[in-house]
Amino acid sequence: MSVVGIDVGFQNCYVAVARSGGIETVANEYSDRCTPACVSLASKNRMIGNAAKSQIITNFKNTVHGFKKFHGRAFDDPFVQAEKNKLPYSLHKLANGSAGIKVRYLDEEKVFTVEQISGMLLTKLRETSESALKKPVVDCVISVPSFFTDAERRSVLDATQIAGLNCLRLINDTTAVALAYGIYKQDLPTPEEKPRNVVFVDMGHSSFQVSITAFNKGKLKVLATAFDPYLGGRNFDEALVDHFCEAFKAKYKLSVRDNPRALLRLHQECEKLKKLMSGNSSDLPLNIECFMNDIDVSSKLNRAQFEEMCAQYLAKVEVPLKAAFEQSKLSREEIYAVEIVGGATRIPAIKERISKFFCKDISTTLNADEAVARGCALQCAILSPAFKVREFSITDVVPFPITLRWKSPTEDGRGECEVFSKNHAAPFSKVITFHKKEPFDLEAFYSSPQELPYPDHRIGCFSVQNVVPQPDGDSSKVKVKVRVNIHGIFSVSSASLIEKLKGEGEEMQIESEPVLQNEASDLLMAWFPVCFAFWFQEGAAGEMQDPSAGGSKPKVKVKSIDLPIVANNIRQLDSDVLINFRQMISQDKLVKEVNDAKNAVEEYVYELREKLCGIYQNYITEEDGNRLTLMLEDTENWLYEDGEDQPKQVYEEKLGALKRFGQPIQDRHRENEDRPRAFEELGKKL
Ligand code: ATP
Ligand code: K
Ligand code: MG
Repeated sequence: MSVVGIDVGFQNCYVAVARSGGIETVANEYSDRCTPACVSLASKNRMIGNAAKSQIITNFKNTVHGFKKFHGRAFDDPFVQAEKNKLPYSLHKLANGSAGIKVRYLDEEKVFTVEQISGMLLTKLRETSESALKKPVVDCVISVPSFFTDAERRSVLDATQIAGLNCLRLINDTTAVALAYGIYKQDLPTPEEKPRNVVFVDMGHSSFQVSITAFNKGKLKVLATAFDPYLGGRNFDEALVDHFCEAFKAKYKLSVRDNPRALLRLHQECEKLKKLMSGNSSDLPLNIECFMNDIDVSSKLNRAQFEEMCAQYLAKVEVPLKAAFEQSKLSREEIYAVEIVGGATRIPAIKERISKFFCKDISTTLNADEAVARGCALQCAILSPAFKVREFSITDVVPFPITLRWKSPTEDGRGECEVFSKNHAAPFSKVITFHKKEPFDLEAFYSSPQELPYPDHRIGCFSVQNVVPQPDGDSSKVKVKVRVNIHGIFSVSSASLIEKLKGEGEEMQIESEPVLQNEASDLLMAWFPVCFAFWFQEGAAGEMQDPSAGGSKPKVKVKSIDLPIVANNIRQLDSDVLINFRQMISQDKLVKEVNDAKNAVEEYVYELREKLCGIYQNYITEEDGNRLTLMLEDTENWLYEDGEDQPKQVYEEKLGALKRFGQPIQDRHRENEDRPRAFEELGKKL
């Protein structure tokens, strides 16, 4: 079993693994620990990560980036529509209404689901972890923003499945950071002492997340989370892009926005400038050669000007800080530290605002780029039975309250109950008891649509089937288990009908033990919350009873019958997406083999030509040498013309043909080199 943590960022992805020495962030094949969240589709293959990023400008229509927040969203979603206008590639409405990504791939127009694109990226990240661990990787833990709703989380899980990964937990970004912070701390307060409260702030490329977490020895408990899902480093890039578009219009009469390539270049340069400004407050130049219409452009900017043009974004920083702080009900004195991570927290004006709000110097104990991935790997290690780590329990929160609604013969015809309040502990299960004579539906939805960063507040509809009255015609007691699982996803996970037995029967306590056992097997070594059950009568929703009170009730002779549950309105993964994907992987492999075979010919041509004028000069007649040089030249020309695009075998044959001439020369050279050495050794022996 592998221990792998993956931070899938909007812009940057990181992979951490557990090796004998501990948790390590690992580098990809470009010796880069950061893999860009980018997939480029081409006429013969796909490129993913660093290779794809280099195609952003040259192949802009087919190079997909900035797709993380399309997970679980419809094409008509207002967020998707707003993004669509800014993207260099096209979006397309899929038959099921979700947002697809339209590109040319293998010389054909193709629409991929966001899960497929994400799955491609995850495959790359998986390969990175596999080459670090030198074994196949399946199990992993993946980070998601804490504000992701069920639909978004389900979509990310689908992508992991497409990538052949088994995601043991989708963990919230800031919770992963909290784990990376707390697990190594030796001096945390004991469970009896007052906890140590730490604020974690993560501003990435696309979003801003805050959590306040309480630590005691061996455990962390998230107290509150808050976020601005639309505030991140990219807003600051865009502010710069806007500024320079205007400036270049005035100075050079260029309309940059009409030229996708120029706009993308400007974006890249603005991001570089933004990063430079974090470390430098003086005037900094922005120069781009041959920017548009063969014009070189240049301008300059300093930090004060930058901050002025970003004032509207800087003003938004305080909002989630305040929201999290208020929810936590802590005083400023009770906050031990404010830890910041995420690339965009390097902007001095952002640091200042965070520090000012909490009246505290901010701490940068953690690696700003790698903390999320490290936390994911630590969570994976905790969940892995094969890996020994310090016991550490993690209690996260439900970010958006969840309500169940059902039809009821009483009152206004329906019953309703908030089953998970805001900041309720998660993962968590509860049992609700209904009194019903027939099958019924439970509609789950987020209770406060106004605070939901998602347009649809419905979660799904769960039909509890096979419900029948008691033999005496009375309503049956139906126990329904609802849960927010380890991924932060809600479900009505099981239901059972409790049949009162007249005579002697199987004895069972109406208690939550069976529920507890289920949870335990789910979570392996991790801590799990104690379930608590509550009951309410039809038409008297909200009348909850403490489960401990139930424990002292006399035992009732009952029989429990499991009831099937059918979940509606919850999208299932389409099985074709898996099949297409395997074909692509073998196609990429084939293209890579062809490229490698072609490169081998090219390299051999250069190597042999160089040696013919050098070390091989005395091992070939002038006439043969000239003939071979000509042959090499022909091959080189061929590589750029007819040989540009040939099957692998053709390159292999070409290389073979060259080697038939080259090898004997190489052999003669080697023999001659070896001869004096052999004499020397012979001399030593004599
Ligand atoms: P998200 O968390 O939103 O999914 P991400 O995890 O990909 O995104 P990060 O890698 O944490 O994002 O941060 C990337 C952002 O940080 C980019 O906007 C980048 O320009 C910005 N950034 C990185 N270094 C600096 C710096 N020195 N100064 C200013 N901004 C920086
Ligand atoms: K990241
Ligand atoms: Mg991030």
